[in-house]
Amino acid sequence: MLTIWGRPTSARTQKVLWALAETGIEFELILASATMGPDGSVENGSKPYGIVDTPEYRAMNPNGTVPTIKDSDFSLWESNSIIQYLAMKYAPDLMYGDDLETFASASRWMDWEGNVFLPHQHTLVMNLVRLPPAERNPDAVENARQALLGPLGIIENQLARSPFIAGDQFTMGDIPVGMRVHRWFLFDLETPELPNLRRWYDVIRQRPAFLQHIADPALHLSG
Ligand SMILES: N[C@@H](CCC(=O)N[C@@H](CS)C(=O)NCC(=O)O)C(=O)O
Repeated sequence: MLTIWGRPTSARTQKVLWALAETGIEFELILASATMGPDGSVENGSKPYGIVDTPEYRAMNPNGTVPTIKDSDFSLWESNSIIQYLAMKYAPDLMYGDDLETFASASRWMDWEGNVFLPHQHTLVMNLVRLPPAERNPDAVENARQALLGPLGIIENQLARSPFIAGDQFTMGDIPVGMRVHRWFLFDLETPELPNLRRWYDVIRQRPAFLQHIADPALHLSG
């Protein structure tokens, strides 16, 4: 059986859990983290899940981050690479129409999520959710909100051209972008009209795998 080490409040773990649930394969989640535990963040005095500092874990993932998967003898880290592995091995039709160009297009949106959207959303997570209230910076929140309006417009324009982020069908590319957009709406910040993005969001949020691993606001808003 496939094993994933991670924590359900980690955005990168969530993406992989969503992908795993889409494929329908059986897997075991082992809770692991240096920064969070069952009672929340280490910043707020809670004990972490641990495991990530053990030699066994570091042998699989020298970064000591989550998520990591092990599938038979093969271990892998980097969340978007894990999703691409799962897609190719277990669900090529569902995850990219078993088509090279669709794979590349979806893969491009996954890189874009990490390179363009994530850094500003990380600022929002820290300053709205994770940091102790006295350390939060409202200017950083407003700057990050404004910095994300352009990327949200890029998603909106893409979804005006195609029903899903990489074309006519749901793909693995909808997973990272969908998770980020869900967080954006949960943070309840001032947002322009984004009719195509909202239409797509209303579709992807009905997916059973999304409902199971992404939907719950507590997974995104508890520090
Ligand atoms: N680029 C890596 C980043 C991994 C990463 O930084 N994960 C975060 C959680 S989202 C982490 O491990 N945080 C520390 C911890 O929870 O121990 C990926 O996408 O997998």
